[in-house]
Amino acid sequence: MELSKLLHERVLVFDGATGTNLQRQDLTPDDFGGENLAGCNEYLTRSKPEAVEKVHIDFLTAGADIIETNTFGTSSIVLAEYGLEAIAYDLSKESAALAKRLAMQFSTKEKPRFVAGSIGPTTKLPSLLHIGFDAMRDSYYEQMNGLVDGGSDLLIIETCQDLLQIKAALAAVQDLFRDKRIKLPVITSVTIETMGTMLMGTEIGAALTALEPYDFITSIGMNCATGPKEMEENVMYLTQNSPKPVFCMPNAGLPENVGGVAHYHLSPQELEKWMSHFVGDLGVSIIGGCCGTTEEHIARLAQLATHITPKERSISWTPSAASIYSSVPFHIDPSPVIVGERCNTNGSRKFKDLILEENYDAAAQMGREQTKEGAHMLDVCVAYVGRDEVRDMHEIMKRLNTQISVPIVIDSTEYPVIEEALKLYAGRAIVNSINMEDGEERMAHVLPLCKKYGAAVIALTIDEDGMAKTREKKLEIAERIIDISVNKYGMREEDLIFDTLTFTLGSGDQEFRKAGIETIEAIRMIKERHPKCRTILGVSNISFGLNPHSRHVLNSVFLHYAIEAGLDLAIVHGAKIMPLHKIDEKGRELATKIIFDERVYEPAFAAETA
Ligand code: THG
Repeated sequence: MELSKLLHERVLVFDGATGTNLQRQDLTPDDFGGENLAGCNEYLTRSKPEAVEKVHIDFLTAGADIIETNTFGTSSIVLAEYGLEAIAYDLSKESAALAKRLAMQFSTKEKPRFVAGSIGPTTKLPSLLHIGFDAMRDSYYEQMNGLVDGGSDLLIIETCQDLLQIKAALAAVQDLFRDKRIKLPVITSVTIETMGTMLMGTEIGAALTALEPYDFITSIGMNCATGPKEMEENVMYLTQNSPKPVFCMPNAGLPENVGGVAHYHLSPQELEKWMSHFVGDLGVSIIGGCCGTTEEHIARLAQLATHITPKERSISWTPSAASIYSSVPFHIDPSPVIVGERCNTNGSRKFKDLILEENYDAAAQMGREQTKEGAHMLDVCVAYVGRDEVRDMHEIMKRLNTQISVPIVIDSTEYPVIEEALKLYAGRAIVNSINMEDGEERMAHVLPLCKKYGAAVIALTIDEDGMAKTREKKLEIAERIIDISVNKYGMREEDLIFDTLTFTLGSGDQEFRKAGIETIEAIRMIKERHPKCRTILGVSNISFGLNPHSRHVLNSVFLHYAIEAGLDLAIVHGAKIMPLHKIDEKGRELATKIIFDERVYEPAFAAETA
């Protein structure tokens, strides 16, 4: 049977640790090819292939369905530490070929054996700016190219520490599959440290939110750092929330430091018991062992796999965005998700001045202030005529990535700016925005970027005729956008957030007196007809041109009715939004009349509520 099918239908058993089982062979510096290469396990494929073969043969004999290549660190980034960067492709290919040869020897019709090309996290964290996205992608591409050419049946991006590192690897996968016109299963596995998050502080929910949109990922899971006991809560999170098969490869318990050497104490029986629980009670379906697990551990798991059925999972998947730290759903109760509006060169004088001064640290600080004021996400726009927007986005985003705990909404009309931001953002961003002003043009540029980096997108109800004024026209444009986004660009309705845009009611202009009510009713219609789609509004637009107090009142009342109609997210200055009961009755009534166009005639709303 085809591997991609097996990965969904059967309990599959990976092998155990490569590193600790090579160490157990008491290799000498000579075995590694000299003092300066001692410790470079990957080079053993050349300097002492028997050592690598022994590990593979032991695990195949134990009954592993899938063995991992000895290539955890064969990217040029890691090999450079031994001066071996030039052989990254060759060594990856040779190691894959070696594993493949042995897997074929053990393979039977009843029990086929497979080779997983192992891709480790390297020694650099892009979110800490140790390396740029493109350099990391290029290095991974070369490694993966060798792994595929050597005969790997699947790729496993494992022991991941930094979501941005995974995104660089996933970009490499996409480029490689496109260039080679192939498609192999891909497993992505994160490492959750004993403190309960990835090394960069990422919660499991944020990792799932950032990775889930990549539709070519076969399975998401976790490996290394701890034993199964410490993993249980996070494994349970994945089995309850991930739509993809769950992978789990624990260490043989928490390592204990004995005389400077890590020792692992979990017995094969204990590992089997835990994995029996993970598979039978939680629904994990791809299992194996990480550091400290031996062929005895894997023999137990292979035995277990012959008679256990994974628990049928009932999944609750919540479409969300994520920062590098945590995940925030597109809908919360009570609504709305508050998107802070102030990190915007067009929307805040202070932010604009800081960007002009290139005081990016203080500009990022404005983002933190908004989160303290209760923003659940931040809209970020650095567009300014005459400035290099790519550079400004680069500077601000590399700070926001790790300094802001809530997800970022990338607000730009320029495609290179959007891509630059996505390459610096570890979490799952929302791109703001697409529209149909030039027909499909914008979508053709922006949606492939959203797919490539796993982002969601805001869609404005604008078409070739301009910004839609009536509820019917807003719905019609939204439905055109859904059709094209889903059927042509592979987005899901859950990835789309519609903005039914309003003109200001502050101009008193006869033509726009129904702007507020049309916008609100369009939200209701979109939510009714497309319940999987979400809605958002830049609320402050409603009151441009009025005095500050009138703006707060009108914004707050408008937001109230938009929420009643089903609004999910609101771009606002959170601190300036007042609950209805806090607004004086006169102001509230007047604002309501203006929004619903029930006013007789009032020359200046501003004057009356000031
Ligand atoms: N929809 C979507 N994105 C958007 C908008 C939208 N992005 C930009 C904008 N509209 C939302 N953001 C703002 C930000 C600030 C203001 C209005 C909208 C604003 N600022 C005050 C002013 O200009 O008077 C404060 C100025 C200051 O502090 O200096 O009103 O609709 N998808």
